[in-house]
Amino acid sequence: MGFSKDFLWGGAIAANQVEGAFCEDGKGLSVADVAKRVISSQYETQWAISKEQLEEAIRCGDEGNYPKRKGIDFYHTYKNDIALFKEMGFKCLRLSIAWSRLYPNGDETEPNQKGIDFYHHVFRELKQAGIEPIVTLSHYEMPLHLVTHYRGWASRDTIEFFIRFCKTCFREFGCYVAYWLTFNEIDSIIRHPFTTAGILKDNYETEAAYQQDIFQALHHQFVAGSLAVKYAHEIIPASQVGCMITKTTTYPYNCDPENIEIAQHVTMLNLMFSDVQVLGEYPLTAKQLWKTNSIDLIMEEDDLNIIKEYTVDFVSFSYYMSMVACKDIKGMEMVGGNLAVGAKNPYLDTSDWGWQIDPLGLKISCIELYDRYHKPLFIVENGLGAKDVVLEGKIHDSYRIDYFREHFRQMKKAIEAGVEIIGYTSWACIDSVSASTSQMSKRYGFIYVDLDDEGNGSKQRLKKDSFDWYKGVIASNGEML
Ligand code: BGP
Repeated sequence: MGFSKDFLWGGAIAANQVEGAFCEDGKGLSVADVAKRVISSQYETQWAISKEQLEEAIRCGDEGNYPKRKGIDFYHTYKNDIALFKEMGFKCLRLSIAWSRLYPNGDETEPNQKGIDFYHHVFRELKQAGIEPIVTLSHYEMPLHLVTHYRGWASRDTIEFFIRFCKTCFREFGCYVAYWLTFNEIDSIIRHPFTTAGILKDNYETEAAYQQDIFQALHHQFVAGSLAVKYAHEIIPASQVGCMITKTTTYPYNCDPENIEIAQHVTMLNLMFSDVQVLGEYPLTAKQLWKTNSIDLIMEEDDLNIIKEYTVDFVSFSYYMSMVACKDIKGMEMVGGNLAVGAKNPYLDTSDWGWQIDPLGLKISCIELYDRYHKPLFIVENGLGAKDVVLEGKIHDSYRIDYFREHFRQMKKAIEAGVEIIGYTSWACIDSVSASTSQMSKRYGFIYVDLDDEGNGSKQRLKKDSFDWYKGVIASNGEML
């Protein structure tokens, strides 16, 4: 028993990291367009932004180093890029629709036709290429106006604006798109509330008020996500809607029961976000969190019924790394990551950016999720951010091939253990601007893009060694690893 014959092999991208054209054809600014590039260390990110930095970013127009404004120019190169995905044999492409391209400020009542036209072109191109689109409705790119004129997702109004956007997407693109994801890594609101939910720390006088709004915003996203499921099913009866979480596998540092308890707690925190969307109710962990943080959620009468009634059809997730949980990290070597900084696991290698590479952790996570929810899984992000070197027009990225090979072996083992997996989309199938650092030099793709961290370069696309390797994997349906 291996990969099913209709297994969806493909790759993933997000509008704000690839499209560029940040103010073209009526697009409004999004939270991604004000993210500067980080310059230095492995563990530095650009998630946090001050009020001053935000104002400067809004003022600066086309100036300044805001790489997501330019992306890799997918807005103009999508035909060529999709042709390359087709050449690799992609069965699917995960991409997002930039909310601020359809609703530049987020609160308009009518959408921007030029934004709609762009995605019609993209979906048509994918259809002709025989590639199934998997669409994320919210991937770190909410309209900035909703931050400056509302309180981001902490404002109840945002639910209505988002649902308006979702309905437009379902009506316009339902004829092309069957698979939808609601919020990319919804749990990331805890790590970077600005990017995920438009919550600006400088707007709060106390930490307590800031935390209150983070949880309030999360609640609004849960309600909005459930309503998105409802309307997707109503407008596109054959649609399948998934939640999307950042999955990590957490190990206790040793068999000290206190470390085991901490590891369990971290795991429950991780699963809390999928629990709400799959099981339809807040788990114990959430209620404990509200208590310890003195959170007093404001809910409307029907909120919990909506969450209960409109649960997701499948569970999608990103998986990059595992973590080690320990009661006392003093004196320990630390590692970075998209989830949190944690203690180093001596059994694992790390990427150029200090993320721990753990293929077996993927199998463990697949079994954990499937056994808990009994819903099909979709691995929608997994990949290696590395520094690639071009030698006479070639990129020999054997390290990336090794990374994928080992993860695919473990994915196959999970399937053999009985886990239902719909598909796999690597992150990112083409080099793009990093979400956390806005660097171009953190490369994930099978396709190299000639652009550097300063935005200089020809934008030419080059096939890395991993391009042909992945093509072989897809052609053999995961047999030729
Ligand atoms: C996930 C995000 C992606 C992405 C990826 C890699 O958390 O959903 O958008 O970019 O991580 O992270 P980074 O680009 O920071 O290396």
